[in-house]
Amino acid sequence: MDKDNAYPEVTGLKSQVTVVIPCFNAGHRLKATLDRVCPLVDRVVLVDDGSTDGCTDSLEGYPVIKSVLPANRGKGYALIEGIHRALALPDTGAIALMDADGQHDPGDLPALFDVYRRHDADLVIGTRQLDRARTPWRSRFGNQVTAWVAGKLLRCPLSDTQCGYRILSPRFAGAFVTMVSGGRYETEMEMILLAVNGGYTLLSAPVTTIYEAGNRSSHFRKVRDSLRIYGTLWRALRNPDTAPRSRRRM
Ligand SMILES: Nc1nc2c(ncn2[C@@H]2O[C@H](COP(=O)(O)OP(=O)(O)OP(=O)(O)O)[C@@H](O)[C@H]2O)c(=O)[nH]1
Ligand SMILES: [Mg+2]
Repeated sequence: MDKDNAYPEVTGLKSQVTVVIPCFNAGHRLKATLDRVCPLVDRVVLVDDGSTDGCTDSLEGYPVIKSVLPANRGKGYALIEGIHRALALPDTGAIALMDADGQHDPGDLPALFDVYRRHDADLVIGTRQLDRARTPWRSRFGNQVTAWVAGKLLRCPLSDTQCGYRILSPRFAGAFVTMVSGGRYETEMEMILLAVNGGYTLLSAPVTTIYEAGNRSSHFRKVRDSLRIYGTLWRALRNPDTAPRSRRRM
């Protein structure tokens, strides 16, 4: 194992965690991600819904469970599909969600899992350290505003609500796939709302985020996808049944 893969041992990480990776036109970045994540865990579920760049075509030698859907349905839909697959595997004791495009460092997984395990959490969400030098200002601004709005309106106490690097307990993941059908990026906000409103133990932990020049891997459509996220928040605000009333630990 080279120095880059010499991550700290965290009991149960390899045998218990199933990693779910949604993937859409991630190009060469996918294999670079798999090279680093596959040695860490026994099971990786990859969900590709309609990539046209062939990124998931030749993965011989990678121990991944591949789910290929015929048409593009969005990141959230792919996550739901992947979580279903992960829950059906007999040894899944936790489900980690990670992006395919290299923005999440697999090296952060042991620390995230350690937080999950030590606190018996239901949902651990990465908090990205979005520094000025490497993060496009639109991404930084958008993330800060969304987290601020979610905090003010729904008393959701996360400083980053859109980070896709997460760990879910099987009981929370089971409830999530039962209650949410999945769409695009708003599905990740729906996950947080379910955790906040459903009395699940929600935690956050710092993660690194890597932005390549121009953020070329992004499929986030600034206006349309932001509106979908705000629509989700608006519906949660209007429905009194979704008012926050959870036990929360940050
Ligand atoms: N299966 C699937 N995966 C998707 C889809 N859209 C995005 N993804 C994956 O979700 C992950 C994050 O997608 P991005 O478009 O980079 O979104 P983001 O990282 O939240 O946004 P940026 O900060 O703009 O990069 C990547 O692994 C993508 O391949 C989709 O429609 N289907
Ligand atoms: Mg991205």
